[in-house]
Amino acid sequence: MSGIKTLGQFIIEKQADFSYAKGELSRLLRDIGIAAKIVNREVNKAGLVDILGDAGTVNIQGEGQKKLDVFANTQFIAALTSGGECCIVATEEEDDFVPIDSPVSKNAKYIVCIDPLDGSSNIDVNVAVGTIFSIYRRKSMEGLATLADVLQKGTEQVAAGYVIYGSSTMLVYTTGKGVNGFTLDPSIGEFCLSHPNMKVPKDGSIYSINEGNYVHFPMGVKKYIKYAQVHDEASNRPYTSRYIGSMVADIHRNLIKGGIYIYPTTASSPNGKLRLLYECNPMAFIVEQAGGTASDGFRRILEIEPVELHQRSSIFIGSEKMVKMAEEMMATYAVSDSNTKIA
Ligand code: P6P
Repeated sequence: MSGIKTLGQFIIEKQADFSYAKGELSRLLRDIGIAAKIVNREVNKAGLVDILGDAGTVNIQGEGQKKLDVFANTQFIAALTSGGECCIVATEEEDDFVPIDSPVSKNAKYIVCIDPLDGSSNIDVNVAVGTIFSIYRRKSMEGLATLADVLQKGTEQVAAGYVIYGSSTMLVYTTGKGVNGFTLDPSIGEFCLSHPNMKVPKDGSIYSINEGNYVHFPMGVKKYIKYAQVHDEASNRPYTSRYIGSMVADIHRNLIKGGIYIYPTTASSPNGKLRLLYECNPMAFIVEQAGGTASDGFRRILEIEPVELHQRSSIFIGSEKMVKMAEEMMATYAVSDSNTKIA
């Protein structure tokens, strides 16, 4: 074990960073890590057991749920319930928030917003999927926590992270003091520190967007895509297009190599597709902590005031210089876009 630092050891070590923490946040992060290992075990044997395919149910988003979506959702809620540090779970897979009212959760201080299995349409074709989570302290002081405790701006997050179930399984998280990545070592069943102090390159040459929606993109996005495709060696263009269809996988690659991920408004997603509370906010917190940028094309993601549980947002996230360039184009063409909308 020489030289290996497990997630548990790291969390305890960093606990001293929090004057108010008496170990609750550490235990909460541990609980999430345990559930992630259980989900990883099922993701890794999908295809061998009857856990592929559709669950035959539809979530509030109107999306068909995969069996693994439901399994992952159940595992994270169970881990957060038994861990006793969480008082409410807001999850993509439940219509409403899930109050955690168990004997061990009486004094729970934390809210968890989670996408238990992001990119699940990729499961059946063996492409990387992920879990995304966001942690807040409850604002209410007594009684059962309410929706008001959940609807907090991204700037209020105390921690955020994701798990990527890919060629290896990694857990990447921040508590506001940098970003660290842990790779699961199946031989010992532990997440081990493999990517300390992760930083997004300030510039990059990878853009991630579903260009199938091109005709419905705002003009600023269309202009950015064409900018990315111009041959100009001095600015390392044309960029490379990489789009996996799993936000976690696309953003994780861009976090390491540099790049931009954009999910703008489209005809089928006039407010954007990604959910603010459990996709955009946690990924924005992580990327900003790693020195990157995240906005909806105009506003910092973390400053957006949530008004509903499954609120959606556009998202432009990744290397600072690339996001700024895309935002400049969004601002330049915002007028023509609004005229188009009027028309
Ligand atoms: P589209 C997965 O459903 C997801 O929420 C993200 O992980 C992913 O980047 C995006 O939606 C893919 O959406 O419309 O391009 O298939």
